[in-house]
Amino acid sequence: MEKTFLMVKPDGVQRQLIGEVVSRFERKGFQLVGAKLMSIPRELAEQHYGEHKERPFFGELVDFITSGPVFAMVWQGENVISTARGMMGSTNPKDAAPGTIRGDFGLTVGKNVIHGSDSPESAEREISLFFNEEEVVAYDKLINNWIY
Ligand code: RTP
Ligand code: MG
Repeated sequence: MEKTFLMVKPDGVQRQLIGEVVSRFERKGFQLVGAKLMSIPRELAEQHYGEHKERPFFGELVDFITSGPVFAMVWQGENVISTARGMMGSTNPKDAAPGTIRGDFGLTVGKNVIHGSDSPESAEREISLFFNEEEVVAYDKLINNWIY
């Protein structure tokens, strides 16, 4: 089953949006298979956002993502990578549609509440950056019989 890495960013944790975010993916039918509240070490943040290291906002981005705890998660389900991106909305909340997480809860591109992997390659890379194999669990969820 396809897996993705999702993370409530420090602004979302401080604004008490963890439950709201988790609830949306649960209600959609996706299955939570890994989760932890953690502070991101600077080195991990730089690796995680490595694709942006030449961008002018890289320093600010790393400062922000290490500024407070994040809620890191692994979710699984059919097409979870692209469907979760759709549920998150556009990167800049001013362009994000109402009904999406960024559209409903964000105002600025810097503090846009949630991160989600953007491809199968980034999902695999990000899951292994944040989680050990034993921290991602496999379990049967009876409700899945009513979803698939
Ligand atoms: P994310 O990686 O956080 O899920 O967001 P994304 O794929 O939608 O956007 P991406 O292009 O990967 O950018 C990563 C994060 O960098 C911040 N950003 N700031 N100041 C700026 O112009 C700017 N552009 C991007 C955003 O917080 C974005 O989520
Ligand atoms: Mg990205």
